Amino acid sequence: MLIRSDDKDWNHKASSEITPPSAYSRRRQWLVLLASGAAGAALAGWAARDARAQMAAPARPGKLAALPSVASQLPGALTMEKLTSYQDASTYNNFYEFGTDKADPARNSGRFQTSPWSVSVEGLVKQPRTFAIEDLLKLSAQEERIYRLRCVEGWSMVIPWVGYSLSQLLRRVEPLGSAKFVEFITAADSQTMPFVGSGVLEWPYVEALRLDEAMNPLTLLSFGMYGEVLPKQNGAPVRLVVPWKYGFKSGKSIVKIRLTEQQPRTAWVKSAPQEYGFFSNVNPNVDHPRWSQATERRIGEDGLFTKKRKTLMFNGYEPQVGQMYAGMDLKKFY
Ligand SMILES: Nc1nc2c(c(=O)[nH]1)N[C@H]1C(S)=C(S)[C@@H](COP(=O)(O)O)O[C@H]1N2
Ligand SMILES: [Mo]
Repeated sequence: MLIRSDDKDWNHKASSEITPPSAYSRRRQWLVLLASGAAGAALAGWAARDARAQMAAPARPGKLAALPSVASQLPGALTMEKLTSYQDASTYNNFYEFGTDKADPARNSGRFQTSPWSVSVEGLVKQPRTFAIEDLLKLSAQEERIYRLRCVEGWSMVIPWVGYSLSQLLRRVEPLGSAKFVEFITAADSQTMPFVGSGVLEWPYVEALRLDEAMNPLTLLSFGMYGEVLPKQNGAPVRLVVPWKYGFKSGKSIVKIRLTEQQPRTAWVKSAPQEYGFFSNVNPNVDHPRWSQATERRIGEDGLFTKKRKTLMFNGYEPQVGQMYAGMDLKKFY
């Protein structure tokens, strides 16, 4: 059990708890070693502090700006699984605005401008507001959360995301009683995104969650990964990470967040409703019409004899999110 000296104050971490990016990747190796034992998530925080004290300082993984964070205290936010390499996480991407090949986003996103940037929050809220990205970053302390991201095509990665619960932002704008859904509208600049204008999807890419899903503490508004700001191909400067849902629910490069009463029409539901449902919770018991969803391949682990992993209900986050779907037929609401 983790004992806090002052519960009221846990949001305001001592500066000694902040991870300097220089300590980042050694600390990480240390945590991965720990993973072989039965260490729990709480231990990770202590381990991180210890490791930081003992270890020095390789270069940052992507050489982008540092984004310091504290280890998250949220149950389910840390996993002891081995991290996907930064190289894989930043070169094997889905971001159709830049092309449909996994290597396209890293290759084709160079001209995309992520600064200046602002995000407007509007619709059924008491305090609609446009946030400059700098203000959005400062709205709450940045936490590091190690989440699995699982794609509908049967692969997964384990990535240390940096950000804070979307609920922090939503509370700030005060949702009205009539708000039932939250819609995420992403950038669509045909000048710098070569596939915007193509017929692959309807642009802008739109995703959405039910309000309770959006308010669930696991839903992360993310600004960084591996201790740095996000690379463009991973959704800079701000994206969502919804770890119990298939990857496409985690919209990248968000420009607008709108609270609505009606269920929004999302890009994938418009494009192929029989294949991609609104909920898209990771569920090994509900197959995609064209393939099984029961197993997955962990990126970086592939080899001729590597066994596929069994996919877990809600991607392994059932204790944190299962209650939201109590009584729902998840075969019908896929
Ligand atoms: N704007 C936008 N967001 C997007 C996508 C996209 O094509 N456009 N692809 C989604 C899909 S299908 C996945 S699997 C994840 C991939 O995130 P990653 O490249 O950071 O792993 O981003 C999601 N967010
Ligand atoms: Mo995906």
